[in-house]
Amino acid sequence: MRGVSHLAFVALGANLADPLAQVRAAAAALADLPESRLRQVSSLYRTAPLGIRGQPDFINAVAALETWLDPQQLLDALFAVERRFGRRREFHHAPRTLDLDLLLYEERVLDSPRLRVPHPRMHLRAFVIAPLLEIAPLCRIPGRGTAAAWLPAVSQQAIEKLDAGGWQCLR
Ligand code: 5RU
Ligand code: CA
Ligand code: CA
Repeated sequence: MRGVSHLAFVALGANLADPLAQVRAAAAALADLPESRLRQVSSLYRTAPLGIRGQPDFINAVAALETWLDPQQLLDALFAVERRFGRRREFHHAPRTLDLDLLLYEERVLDSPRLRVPHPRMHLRAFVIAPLLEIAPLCRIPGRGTAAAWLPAVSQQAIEKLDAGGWQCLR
């Protein structure tokens, strides 16, 4: 891996087919991304579904990657992982075996039809802000200030951190 690397943050989410196992396996898959190194993975969180009714709870987490891919290449690599996990593009906000969102790429702002970075609604979602702060407490979201400043705004959203030793009993 040559040249300068970049720090990127990726959100992981699943609410179908044993989501706990999906997110854990997805973290392992991120460790195998080309031209990238998995630097950190947050705790896993059980979260109430937002923006969609009558769906199962989600398991969410955030990962930090050091990558030599550019943002578009990284997005393609994330889509490839989603496909391997059986993600089918059914309808907008359909339940999913795995959703990987590119949240941040350095402090770059990208606004193309395919890729918007920072993720335009990440600061409004406890299932992103809480795990992100766990692994990057000083994180800044370009255009939005610090991630920490958004915690009060999302504090009404139901989210439960699963402790490393305790989640087995939820299966
Ligand atoms: C509207 C509001 C639509 C918030 C969406 C997830 C949103 C979710 C997830 C939880 C969606 C996008 N709820 N809802 N975790 N994705 N808890 O990953 F996020 S659909
Ligand atoms: Ca997505
Ligand atoms: Ca998402």
